[in-house]
Amino acid sequence: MRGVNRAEICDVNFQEFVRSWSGRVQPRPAPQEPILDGSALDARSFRELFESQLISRHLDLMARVLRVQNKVFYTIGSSGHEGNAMVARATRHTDPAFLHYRSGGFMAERFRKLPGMDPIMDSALSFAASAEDPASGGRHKVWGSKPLWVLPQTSTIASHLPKALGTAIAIETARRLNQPLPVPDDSIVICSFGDASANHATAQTAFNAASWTAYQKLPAPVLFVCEDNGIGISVKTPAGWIGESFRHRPDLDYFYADGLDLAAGYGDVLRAVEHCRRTRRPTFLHLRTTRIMGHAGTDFEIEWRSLEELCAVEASDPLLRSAAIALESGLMTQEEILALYEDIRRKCFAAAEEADRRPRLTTLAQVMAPLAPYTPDEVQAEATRVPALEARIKAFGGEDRLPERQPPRHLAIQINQALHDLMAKYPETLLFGEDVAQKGGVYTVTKGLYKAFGSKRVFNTLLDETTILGLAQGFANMGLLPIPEIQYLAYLHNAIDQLRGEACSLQFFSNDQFRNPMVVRIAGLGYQRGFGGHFHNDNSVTALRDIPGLVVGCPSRGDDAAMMLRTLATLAKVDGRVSVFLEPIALYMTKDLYEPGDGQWLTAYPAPDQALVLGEERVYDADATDCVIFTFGNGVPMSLRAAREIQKKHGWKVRVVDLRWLVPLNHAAIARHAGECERILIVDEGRFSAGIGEGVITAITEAGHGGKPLKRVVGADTYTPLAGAAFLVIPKDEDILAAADALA
Ligand SMILES: Cc1ncc(C[n+]2csc(CCOP(=O)(O)OP(=O)(O)O)c2C)c(N)n1
Ligand SMILES: [Mg+2]
Repeated sequence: MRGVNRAEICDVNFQEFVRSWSGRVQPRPAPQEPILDGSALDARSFRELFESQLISRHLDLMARVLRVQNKVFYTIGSSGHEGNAMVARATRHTDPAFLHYRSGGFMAERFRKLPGMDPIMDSALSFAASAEDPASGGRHKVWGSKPLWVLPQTSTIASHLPKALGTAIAIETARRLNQPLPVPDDSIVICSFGDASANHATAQTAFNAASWTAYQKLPAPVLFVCEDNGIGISVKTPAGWIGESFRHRPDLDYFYADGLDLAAGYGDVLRAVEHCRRTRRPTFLHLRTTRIMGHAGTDFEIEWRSLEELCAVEASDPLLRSAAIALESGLMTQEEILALYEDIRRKCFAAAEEADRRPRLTTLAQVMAPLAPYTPDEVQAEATRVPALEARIKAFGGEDRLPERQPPRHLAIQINQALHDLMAKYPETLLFGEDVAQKGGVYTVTKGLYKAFGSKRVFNTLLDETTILGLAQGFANMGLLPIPEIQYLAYLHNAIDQLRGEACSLQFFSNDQFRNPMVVRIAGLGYQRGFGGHFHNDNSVTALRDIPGLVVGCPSRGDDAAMMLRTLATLAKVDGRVSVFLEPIALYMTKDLYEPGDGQWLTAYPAPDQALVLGEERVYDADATDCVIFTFGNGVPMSLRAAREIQKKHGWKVRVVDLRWLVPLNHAAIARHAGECERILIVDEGRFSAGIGEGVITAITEAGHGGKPLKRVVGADTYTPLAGAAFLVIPKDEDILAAADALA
């Protein structure tokens, strides 16, 4: 039996099953009659669902055949899961959907909801990685559609659950804030996944967060659909585990439906959907499915599973059951079913051959076009647009309290004022995270915002970074502007996939049809005097450096922080971008630069018509050419102090460049400064390996300035210890002076 193609066997099984059927022929039911006695499904609905199932099946069969001919590039199929078409039928095309990769049936059915759409051609273009693929423009085989509100998912299982929950919560948030919603305000969110995936930490955190929300009587209208086929690639889910695990969860309402039998399952699917829509409670639909034709085209099950088992699975094929229903009910004859089957097969192959003739992505520019859109003029115009005076007066509590009328202040205050300004300017802005509301954050950076803007816009989340970033994506999906906070940089890492794999990839994988703009505030970097140890002084931004499309800004002083926040919020508004605003904790309260009491690190609040330009550095002593120091964050005041000492000792005039924008690095600006100066110092408070300093050196070297005297002052490749020893692992003022000496 080795080498036998199970796809062919399923194909033949279906035809033989229909041909050999010998039941009694019934009178044909009227379209509105139940398809079988007691079924919630009428004959017309059954007929359409059956057709959706067949479309899904033939797309799978087509993919298996054409993969071998290099015309199709993906063979994970939906066979055995076609019953998920019922979920599509029971919901609306405006109910946002985040789908499992076995959603061929769901998609074919949802395509019916809008006139003039063709599930077969659209899917074929996606299978063929055609540039005309309406879902992703040829970037991935995803289930996605802008008009049908199907947001494309990545292949990381379970990663979509937090944002699906976020989207459900956002529907309610937007409604309560009277913000325009892109979907009807009684929409629910559909989120499907497999039984093995239900165990994933990212899934579990979403279930927990959904329950946590409902427990407080807050709406979270998400329909979790667990498509239980009993297996994940080759690992069986313990029999009964999904039911056992989910039947009794608090505040997660459990429903079961037989996804292998349309006549039996549809009523249960309807009940689950109706419950979710009416109660606005998180609902768990346990949908029985099976998996035939293996995990993917490359999975030769016959090599690791017994033939008896495979045959048993194939005998449970839901299409056999649908054919039986069609015959038993008298709705279709054997000939009609076989004709329909062949007709859909023909259409799928014809579409695939046509898709193969359509253009593919052929240039790097084409591939990257949707990744990181940037329209500088619009961004600048919007970032410098002054919010209404009344809104500002209200936010700050009086005209005389407008921040630009106050004396110079430190970084934490200026970030706080800038957040007030942003929330006044954009009523769709939400600020949330751990401890950000009443307490105003661990460092009081968000103090007063809760009072000024209320609990609907400024709120504490549960303690889970994955949920925080999932919520942010959900709010963004529903047209709000989220400003989530991650309390400490070290705590981003357990949730970073929500940025790396999800938020930053949405524009890419949807060909920029969907956007989830946000500004993620993260407190981080080292140098807190005598406080915290590693996890409160994490100095590595490396994990953020290579995330495609992400912008990372890191201000070292209050005025830059305020102007940078305006730019980041506008990048989100105008270009849909995801950004990180990295706040150097140790500089929050810093007031002095050279001497205690000199107040030289205080800055005036920039007028509301001032903003930074993405990528633009701040240059201190631009005319100096003896030496340039490239730095950011805590390195800026350190380098300014060192510059003074270097001038005293070596007589060099030193230019200090605060990069401000860490991702992407402005290679052209770095090259220009390096070209204009005789010697080069890099002060990077991050780690020795893979940090910002390496990027700066690359920019310098690639521009041909690698021959100049150059020294890097950088942290060690270690975790940060507690107390005074922390300063052994990160650059100090003296280290910069020593590096200058070495250059002399
Ligand atoms: C986070 C993550 N880990 C591993 C994988 C590889 N992988 C892809 S599908 C899969 C099994 C999923 O099984 P299940 O959730 O039951 O879905 P099914 O394929 O059975 O429908 C695994 C391990 C992945 N895509 N993502
Ligand atoms: Mg499974």
